[in-house]
Amino acid sequence: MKLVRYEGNPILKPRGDHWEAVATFNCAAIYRDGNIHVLYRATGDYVRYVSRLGHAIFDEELRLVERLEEPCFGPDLKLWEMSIEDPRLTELEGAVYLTYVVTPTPSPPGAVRRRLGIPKPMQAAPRTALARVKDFESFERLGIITPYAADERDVVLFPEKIQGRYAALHRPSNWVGPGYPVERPSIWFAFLDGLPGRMYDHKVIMEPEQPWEGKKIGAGPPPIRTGAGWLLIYHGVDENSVYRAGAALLDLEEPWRVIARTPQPILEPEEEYEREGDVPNVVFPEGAVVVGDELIVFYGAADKVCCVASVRLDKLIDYLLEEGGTT
Ligand code: BMA
Repeated sequence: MKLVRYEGNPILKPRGDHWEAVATFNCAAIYRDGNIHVLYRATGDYVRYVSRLGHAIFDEELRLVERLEEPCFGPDLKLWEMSIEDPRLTELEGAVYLTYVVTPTPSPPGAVRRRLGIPKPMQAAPRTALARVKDFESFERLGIITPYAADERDVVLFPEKIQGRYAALHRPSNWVGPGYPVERPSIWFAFLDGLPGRMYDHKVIMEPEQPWEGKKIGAGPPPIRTGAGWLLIYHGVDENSVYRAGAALLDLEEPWRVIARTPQPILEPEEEYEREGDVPNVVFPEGAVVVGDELIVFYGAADKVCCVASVRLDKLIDYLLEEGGTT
């Protein structure tokens, strides 16, 4: 089973000569009052590679309603945020929350550095922070939520409490090898002691299994409640650094139990806009909304543009239950 691409892809491309001039990718999405709000990562130059978030609004047919001229959320240098990357949006208890990557040492991806002859810089481990979204124009910063010294990019909040507690999935890239239960970057479950809060009670829930996800895996959009379990779209990276997307179902009460997982990717780089860009061969989902029967997935392609692909939600669930096996 594969997601079907929207014929109007890419839905967002770089524009202008300022903050979003060179790349607009990796998009979060949330469905509100008949519109889909998209927050996307944007950068305006290849040397500093500072990212900010842009805001665009689409209707249910994916027609662009509005794209704001200015970034809606940018780094606060007083907090050592030099770059804001990879947003995810979750609606929880009537509020909208944003998880986002912060780093004091942004740098262009390897493919761009090699093209421009920029040496590999010193890099601090990225961390993930939380904000409450007031109206997509103002954001209340709630602080870092990932563990001290963990290298964390793919953090998503559950849209409901689990067993009465806030919960998240995360991917500590450096929690591998001796002293850890995994050899490669994996998806972990954790509770949060509040919002804002800290993670605790970490459990590995998914490790790389198939060759297409053999190097590392990470959560995509926040999990979506379905009758059959929490639907998780995630990305997997192979040994050649090709990024693909898969899906899994997690138990509703105990989401650290995986009910099913797609053996094959449901989306992989095929189109030119996915194969060629700033980082070739990347599809990177970060947003998903359910409109009627359809699951609409928003993803970054080749670290350059934003795209959409969809599937009937019940068909994907049936496929997962039939082909996804149990672990
Ligand atoms: C990850 C992040 C993403 C990016 C992906 C592919 O580590 O940097 O923002 O889309 O790599 O380059």
